[in-house]
Amino acid sequence: MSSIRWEAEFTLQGQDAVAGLYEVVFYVFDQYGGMDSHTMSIEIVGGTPIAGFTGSPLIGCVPLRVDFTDQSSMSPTSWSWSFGDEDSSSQEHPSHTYSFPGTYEVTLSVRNVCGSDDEIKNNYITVGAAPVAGFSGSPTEGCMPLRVDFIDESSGNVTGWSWSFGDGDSSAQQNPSHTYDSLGTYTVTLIASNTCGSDEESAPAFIVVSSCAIRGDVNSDGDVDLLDIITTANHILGIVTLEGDALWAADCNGDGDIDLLDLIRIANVILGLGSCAPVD
Ligand SMILES: [Ca+2]
Ligand SMILES: [Ca+2]
Repeated sequence: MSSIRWEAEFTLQGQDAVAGLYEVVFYVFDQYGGMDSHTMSIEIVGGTPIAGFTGSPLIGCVPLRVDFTDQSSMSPTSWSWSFGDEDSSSQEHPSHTYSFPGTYEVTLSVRNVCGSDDEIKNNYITVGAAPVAGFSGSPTEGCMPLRVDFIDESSGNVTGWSWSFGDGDSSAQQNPSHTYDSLGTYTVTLIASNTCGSDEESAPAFIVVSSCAIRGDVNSDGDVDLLDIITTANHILGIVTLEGDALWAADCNGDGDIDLLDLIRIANVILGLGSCAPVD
């Protein structure tokens, strides 16, 4: 009995190429009418996979958890995900949490015995974060009235600004200017916000406003003279209302009131008998 070597070659294409387990039967006939057969099984697993995926959500704030769904066709048997932030997974439907703000490219590589395929999605995931508030101001000290220009120095994508200047005034501008009309030391606060949250930066005693006026020189002309007495007297009589530096300068004895004592004291200054100085 001699052995027979059977060889066969065939290709399944198109609609015939449906994955599945096939039984192939080989028949052999001899010239005497004899017949024999041999059966073998062939498994067709499909073709080269085609990679595809979706993620949800595609945009959000840190920490952002994204659920990825494999949508590859042709039955891949292994998956290799790159989430764009150095992290990866070999699960079919992984979840990944992004911890830092940024825009990320996601790649899925799928494979089966027939081959492999990649799907790359650029700028697929956008992750935001709350800003970090910061600011500067210039000048931070000076004579009343003091105009200060504030500069927003917050980091992150800021969409809202809330300034408190410490004297009861506020602003929603990014880089506001503010004029301090009263003597004092002021704490300035900036709250920077976006859709992911907000941050507050507070600078205690950031602004110091002093008076650069000369006590007694109520009209700020550089001299202490009769005009200053008249102006102060008019204030005492209610004919004029002094404010700011003028009010401060009229209080020659520094006791907080503008009254006859100040008139006398200013007169003494004019006569060279003393000076305007706070009382002990
Ligand atoms: Ca004067
Ligand atoms: Ca006084």
